[in-house]
Amino acid sequence: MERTLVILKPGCLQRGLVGEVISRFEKRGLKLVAMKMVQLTDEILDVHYAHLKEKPFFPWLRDGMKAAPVILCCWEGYSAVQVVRDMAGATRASKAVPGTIRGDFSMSAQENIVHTSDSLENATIELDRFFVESDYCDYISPLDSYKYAPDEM
Ligand code: IDP
Ligand code: MG
Repeated sequence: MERTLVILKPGCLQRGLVGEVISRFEKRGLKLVAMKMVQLTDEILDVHYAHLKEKPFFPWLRDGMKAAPVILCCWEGYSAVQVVRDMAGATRASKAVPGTIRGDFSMSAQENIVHTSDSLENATIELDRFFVESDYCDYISPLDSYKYAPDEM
């Protein structure tokens, strides 16, 4: 099973969408295996968004991500990285398809509700950035056989 990082951004928290967004991942069948609420800092954002550091909007992005706490979640499931990415929708939310999280709850390229890892390799790197081994909860999901075929578990 794959694991991926979701960050519920400050706007998600402030707009009261935390439950709605988590509910979507739950209903899809993903398993929540770690979660915590933190205040992000410049230091961690410089690393997390290093690929955007030269962009003119980077200072605004960093300020937006520090404007309130965020909620870090690790979701586990079959093909979880792509499933979660598809559920989030396009980065530029004004173009995101209705039915996606961004397409239903946001208008902005910056203020777009969630961060989701973009590859399995980056998911591992990002999860290690925010979680330590003891943050993960190991528990049985008794409904897995109703969610998956044997070769998908
Ligand atoms: P992603 O979040 O869909 O993976 P990335 O290109 O990795 O998109 O960008 C990370 C974050 O940076 C976006 O979620 C968004 O908040 C912000 N961002 C990306 N492109 C723009 C832009 O053109 N204007 C403003 N903010 C942007
Ligand atoms: Mg990205």
